[in-house]
Amino acid sequence: MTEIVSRTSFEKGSKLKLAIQKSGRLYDDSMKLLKECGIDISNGVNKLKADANNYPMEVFFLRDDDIPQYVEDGVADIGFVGENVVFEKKKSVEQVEGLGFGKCRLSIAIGRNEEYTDSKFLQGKRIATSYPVIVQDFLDKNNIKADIHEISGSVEIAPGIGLAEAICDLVSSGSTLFMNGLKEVEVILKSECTLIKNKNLNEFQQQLLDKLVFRIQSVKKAKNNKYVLLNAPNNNLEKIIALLPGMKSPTVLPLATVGWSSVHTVIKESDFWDIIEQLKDLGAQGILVVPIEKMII
Ligand code: PRT
Ligand code: ZN
Repeated sequence: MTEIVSRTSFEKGSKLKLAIQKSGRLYDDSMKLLKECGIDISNGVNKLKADANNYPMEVFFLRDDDIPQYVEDGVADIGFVGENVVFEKKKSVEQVEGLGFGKCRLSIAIGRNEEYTDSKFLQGKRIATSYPVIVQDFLDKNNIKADIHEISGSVEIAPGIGLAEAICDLVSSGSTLFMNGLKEVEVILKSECTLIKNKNLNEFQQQLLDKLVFRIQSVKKAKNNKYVLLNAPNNNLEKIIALLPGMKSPTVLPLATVGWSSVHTVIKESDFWDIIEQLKDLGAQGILVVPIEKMII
């Protein structure tokens, strides 16, 4: 099946055209994800586009704000871009898969000393933002009339220079808000980098996309799980196994030392500390936790 997809696509001259950010916060993680998916891009950063050496794919390097438009027009078939940009641009594209990086939130912030009870605070106020569409949607949903001042950068300085009483901007650590004497009062949107696609892909492009999504999901699963090896006393083996679901069930092998077994399994990253502590309480020793590179299940 895989063979057929690649060969037919090459014969038809059909390649999957992917748009990613040219430079900025999403560039490194986008390239890393492609590499983890086994796709080798011979890129010079200064190029506008580059071919993959081992996948029928062409990569375009663009400003993130332009990616939804290029994908809607079919200049690119798919794109990696922040959900914040997808929702702001409101282009006719389809979201396919979250990519697990570029995580942030789009939030309203006001002066640290202001008192905020609910969104009514914003009534009649001026809000500086680079996201006028998303902010207007938020205001409409909450029946609030406020003045949106669209600015393209350094939004956080707007209250300090008297341009606005509130801002709406992306936040990750919160330190930019803190350094500008602001506090976060509403999260309007939680965002991550996402894979979007053109709505009219042909059959070959869709097959290539499905193959790419399968690889992305395997990489994501691997990142969310850890491989765990431990030595367990046989008298607590059943209780220990009950804590370890594994992909099917844990692998158990006898140790040379009588009364002990070696247990191997896969644990979700999010459950990790909780389970490790319980395992220790049950007498597990020599616990090794190993990252998984790919996970195909
Ligand atoms: O040149 P181009 O237009 O392509 O890039 P850009 O300058 O518009 O975007 P860029 O590279 O800054 O961000 C690209 C994407 O990264 C955004 O659209 C988000 O999806 C995602 N992202 C994740 C962020 C942040 N985290 C983030 N913290 N984008 C911007 N910020 C900024 C924010 O605007 C604020 O100035 O970081 C500051 C806040 O960070 P903290 O850590 O101080 O809270
Ligand atoms: Zn941008």
